Parts: sequence; C-alpha cells; structure tokens
Amino acid sequence: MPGNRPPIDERALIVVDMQGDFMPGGALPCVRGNEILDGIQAAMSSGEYGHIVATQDWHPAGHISFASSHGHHQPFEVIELYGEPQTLWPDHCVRATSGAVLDTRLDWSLANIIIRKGSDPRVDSYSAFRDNLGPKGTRPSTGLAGWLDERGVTEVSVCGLAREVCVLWTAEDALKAGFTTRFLWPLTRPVSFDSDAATYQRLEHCGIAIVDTASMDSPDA
Ligand code: VGL
Ligand code: ZN
Repeated sequence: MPGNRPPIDERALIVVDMQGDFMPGGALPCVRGNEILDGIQAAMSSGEYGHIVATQDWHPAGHISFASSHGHHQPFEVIELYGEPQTLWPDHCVRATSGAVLDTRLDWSLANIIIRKGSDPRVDSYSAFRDNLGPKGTRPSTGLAGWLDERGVTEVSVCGLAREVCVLWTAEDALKAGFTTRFLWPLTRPVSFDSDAATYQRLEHCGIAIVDTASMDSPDA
C-alpha cells in the first residue's frame, strides 16, 4: 500500500495549529514544538501536495475548555462534558491574541484555506473536520470534508500540534470521512511524550499510515 500514492492534485496536507501558544514558552506548549518548523515548511513547499490546509485554534475568552472557566478545577484535570471526558486546558489561543497567531516562521501564503475552530464558547474542537461532541449530542462539521471532496482530494497527510490531541483527532476524522490518511509522525510533537504509546496504538489500530522520517525523505514514498 505505501508507495502507491494518488496524483499530486488528489493529495492534501493539513497543518494543524502551528500557533505560538503551542510552542515552547506558550500557554499550552508542546514538547520542542519548534523542532518541526523546518520540516513542515519543507513539506508545504515541496510541491508534493496539491492542496494545503491550515487550522487555527481560535477560542473566545472564557471558553468552556479552559480550567479558568470552571473555578474549582486545575488545568489538565478531566471533567465530564456532554457525557464525554473533557480535559481542562490552560487559557490558550484566545482569538486575536498574540498566542493565537499562526507561527510567523512558516510561509502561510502557501495555505489554500485556513480553518478556524473552537470558536463556539460551549464546545471544544480538536479536529479540523468536526467540533467535539456538543450540547445537542452531535459533532458539527467544519465543512472541510466537503471542501476536499469537491476538489477531488483522496489522500490527506496530517502534521502539526499537538500530536495526541488535534493532529490525532484530525487524522481519525479524515479516515472516517473516507480519505486515505497519513500521519507524518516526525512532523508532530505532543503536549506530553507519555501519550505517545497510546497515540501510536490508536493510529495503527484504525489503519492510518504512520509515516516515518526515512520514507518522508524519499519524494515518491
Ligand atoms: C489543542 C488542546 C486544546 C491542540 C487545542 O491543538 O492540539 N490541544 N486545544
Ligand atoms: Zn484549544
């Protein structure tokens, strides 16, 4: 299966949440998130992808995913929300603040579309494709699956931050939406390496291709 890839105009690269707050020194830093900048820039400018999608976590102040919105809870505690576990995060990516800006070390002029997510104050939104489960018991679509579909995209490759949160959920939803899905593991970084084994297992289990550095180096892999 690997090696048997569709033509370039059927391939999309999704660059997830490369924002200041997820970088070292930010409000919700990923481990050495800065180390993937060069590789992501190389992928974006490689000519290997016919479509480049960026996502931007874009929360209103007081968002429901913030521990500070729940008084007696601390960041990284897990509560139940709409019947599902919800991790409570430090305040991050508040829209129009400096931490929410897409990292200026990447050339965003290469992005064909930027999906902003997490703007509903009542619902978190990890995936580029759908919000998390909301009060109505549904996961509202961002429209991205249709955007890709109407352009004839059949294969999606994901990279960015954070490996075990928004990149993982984006990959899982890409697969569910019917796209062949590739997870560019070395072009992601987690909030915590402790999650890596579980992330790897989830990807393997559902049939998402985990692409390692070696195969990324060869243009036709
Ligand atoms: C993310 C936690 C909260 C992410 C976004 O981009 O992975 N993680 N919001
Ligand atoms: Zn967020």
